[in-house]
Amino acid sequence: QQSRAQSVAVLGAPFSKGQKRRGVEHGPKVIRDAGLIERLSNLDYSVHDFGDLNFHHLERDEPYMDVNFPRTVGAANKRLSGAVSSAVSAGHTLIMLGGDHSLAIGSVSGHAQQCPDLCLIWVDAHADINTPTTSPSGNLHGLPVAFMLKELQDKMPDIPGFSWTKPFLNSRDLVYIGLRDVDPGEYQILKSLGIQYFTMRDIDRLGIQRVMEVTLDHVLARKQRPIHLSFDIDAFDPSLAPATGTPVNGGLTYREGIYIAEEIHNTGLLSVMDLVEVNPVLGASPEAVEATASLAVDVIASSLGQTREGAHASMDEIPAVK
Ligand code: HAR
Ligand code: MN
Ligand code: MN
Ligand code: MN
Repeated sequence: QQSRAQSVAVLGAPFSKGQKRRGVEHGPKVIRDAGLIERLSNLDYSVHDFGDLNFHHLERDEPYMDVNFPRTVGAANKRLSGAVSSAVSAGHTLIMLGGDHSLAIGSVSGHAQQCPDLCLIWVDAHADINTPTTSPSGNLHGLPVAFMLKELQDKMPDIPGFSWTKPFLNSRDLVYIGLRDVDPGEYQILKSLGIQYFTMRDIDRLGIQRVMEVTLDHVLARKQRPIHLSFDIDAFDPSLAPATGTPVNGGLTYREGIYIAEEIHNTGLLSVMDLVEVNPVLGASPEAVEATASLAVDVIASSLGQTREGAHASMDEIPAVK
């Protein structure tokens, strides 16, 4: 049994300017309302809820190379990066609640300031590795990984709002799980950099057990290192996670998603986790929103050690008859 002297911090990032649909800024609230803090407290962590960050509104923010709201997204991520960096340096395992997935720029870069040797596991229907030139939408939530990778440095222009960050990640320290909607330019990047990825088809072929074995071997075999888990709720099938901005059919089952989370917990190396793209405005009903938010809580709890075997921390022996 692992010791749980650990503390978990929860940080909300109510931000939506990395894409065009409103509502994803309410993600932190609905995930908290689904009982996140209580669930983590039941896992015997000391839980520190850092509340939500405040993001400034910018009056003028013209597109740059068809990329929307660059300065707004850049400033929000700069702020998030600082908050993540200080939470990690204070010794917390951090859970970042989005917000759209552009927030991974700040979250992963802030994490990397404290843990330069981190690896990144990206669970998503999408690869989010477009450059301004390959992006079909101009939405920054489709670009975050391109800001991080050293190998893409010469493909990324100087986008206003992002002068505070420099690429810090090698493409061999990244693995994708759950892909099923990859743009042509993204496919070219994945292939030419030789990035390890598992599409839904790969999960069909190999099974999630083998996928996690290869994933963890790929990032941890050379050395044990902190894990950044960036979990986009749209990795799940839309029947399970309907309240999200860009649903794609044929996603993870509940058991596949929970298995991914359990395996990451079992490494003992989870350091920061993002849970992004829960959008309560896009649920067809209150039930659809609650199902999506409660799924988010289940994935976070499993990533932090909730098991399907039952609680292992609370009892040392079978209680005697009184
Ligand atoms: N690949 C498309 C684009 O770049 C759609 C990206 C959708 N992204 C997210 N995050 N929902 O994964 O515009
Ligand atoms: Mn994403
Ligand atoms: Mn996605
Ligand atoms: Mn455990």
